[in-house]
Amino acid sequence: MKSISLTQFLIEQQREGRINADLRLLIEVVARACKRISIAVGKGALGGVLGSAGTENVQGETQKKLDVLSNEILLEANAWGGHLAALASEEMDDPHPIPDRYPKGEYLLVFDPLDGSSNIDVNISVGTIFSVLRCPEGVKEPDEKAFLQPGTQQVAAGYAVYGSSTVLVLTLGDGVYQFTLDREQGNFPLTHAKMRIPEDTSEFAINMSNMRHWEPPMRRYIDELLAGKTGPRGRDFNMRWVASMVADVHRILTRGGIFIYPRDLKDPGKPGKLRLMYEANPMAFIVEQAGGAATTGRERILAIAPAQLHQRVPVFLGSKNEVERVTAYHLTPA
Ligand code: AHM
Ligand code: MG
Repeated sequence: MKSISLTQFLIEQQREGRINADLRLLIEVVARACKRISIAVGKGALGGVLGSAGTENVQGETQKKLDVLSNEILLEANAWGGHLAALASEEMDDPHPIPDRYPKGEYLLVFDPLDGSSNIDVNISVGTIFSVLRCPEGVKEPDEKAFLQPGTQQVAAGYAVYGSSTVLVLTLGDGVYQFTLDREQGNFPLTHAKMRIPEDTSEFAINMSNMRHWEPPMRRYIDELLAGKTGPRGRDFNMRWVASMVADVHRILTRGGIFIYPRDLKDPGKPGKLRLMYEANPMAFIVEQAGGAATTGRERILAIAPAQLHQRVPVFLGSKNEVERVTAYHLTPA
């Protein structure tokens, strides 16, 4: 069977009235930017892009050269097309306006340009995560407030994984589609349509080194998984942790599993590590569209009314029955 390309897929979506020409262009441009990032990541040490950039982002994290480069690629690719009202990035303190010399569009683009930065220098998969919102009506110069919309308002979300192959996973609110970069042709053929996450799983992903800081419901859930066949769950569970959310989520989308980055009590002022706007919302949209679930352990991620652009939240997502179980443990502690 001859597969269709991302371009053909998007044109079909437009013909069916699911997206307009601007949103089609936006996704095309993001995909092109991901291709450029994929090339830079693939060059590794040969491209002179490994290592630290010697700067910090707004969250006080050291930026890698590839974080900065990926951010620039996405900004440059998207600023001039006329489809955006503004952009916001995990790597920038404030929203980025569209320069006056370019026309403005109706969409807001939010992204984590290079997720899993700690893995760049060791040749492990990293990725890009993005989310598309509509600019609120009548807002000419979108500031932070324009972006503070719950995840249910997303019109599109996706991620790219730069791994042994480069894949682009996309939802426009009607299922989840995977495209794989054909490095010779330079396009993204559709390789999986309507992806589904199995409701049950025996695989979990969590950074166990934080266990001593977890809340009691979290410990209970993992203790039960670790107890295996003779414990309350009556079966053995397997663990995986890549430390690149894109790669962990992609595995879950492919074969099921639960991904957890919980709140921990090490730093009570910090509700988890992952960012609502750049990581949790787009991934929650994709996971729900694939039949999975995504919560903070207490509420549905997509229902959160954001208070800040760089807000952090605990994240539990993946196979529905496991996410519901661990959420129930938090809501009604034993
Ligand atoms: P980043 O966006 O700065 O790369 O941080 C997010 C990453 C996620 O991809 C991953 O799940 C998590 O941080 C790993 O954290 P830890 O190193 O605490 O295990
Ligand atoms: Mg990230």
